[in-house]
Amino acid sequence: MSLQSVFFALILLAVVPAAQAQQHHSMPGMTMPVPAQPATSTAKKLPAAPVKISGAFVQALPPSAADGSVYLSITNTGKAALKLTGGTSNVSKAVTPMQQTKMEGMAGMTGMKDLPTMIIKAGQTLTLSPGGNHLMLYRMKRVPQVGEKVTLTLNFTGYAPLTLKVPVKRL
Ligand SMILES: [Cu+2]
Repeated sequence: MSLQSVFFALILLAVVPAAQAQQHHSMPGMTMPVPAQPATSTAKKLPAAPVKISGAFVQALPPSAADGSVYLSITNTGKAALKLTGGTSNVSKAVTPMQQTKMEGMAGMTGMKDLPTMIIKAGQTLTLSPGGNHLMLYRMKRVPQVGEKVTLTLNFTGYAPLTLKVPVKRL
């Protein structure tokens, strides 16, 4: 073995564990916990979202329902487009923007698909109403009842989370 290859082997020994450690660190679950929601101190520094909310309600559903729907109108009172990325609620695993879709070649049939974001242009109102786009209460932990209010938090990119109390109504 030449001196050079011994040297190379030594470098490998030194480098490989470091590389493994690096890889390990980037594995899901091994990284430093990065909170999905901004920490309270950070959230306080973010400005309130420039929105006006009206007519918000959660659709009353039978106790066996898996997912629920929230309907509301959101007016962007700011000067720039807003991005609604979803949110959280006290009755579901997540709150996700959903688009109601027409199925190709099937008159009257509808489906839905996840939207990564809903964009609301400056001065515009996004209206989510039954039969159309909605916010889905994804995987409800329990089905909220008429008479109660659901705590809904909406996330707009760049703004503090917006919390609303939303009544449950029958359609
Ligand atoms: Cu849905």
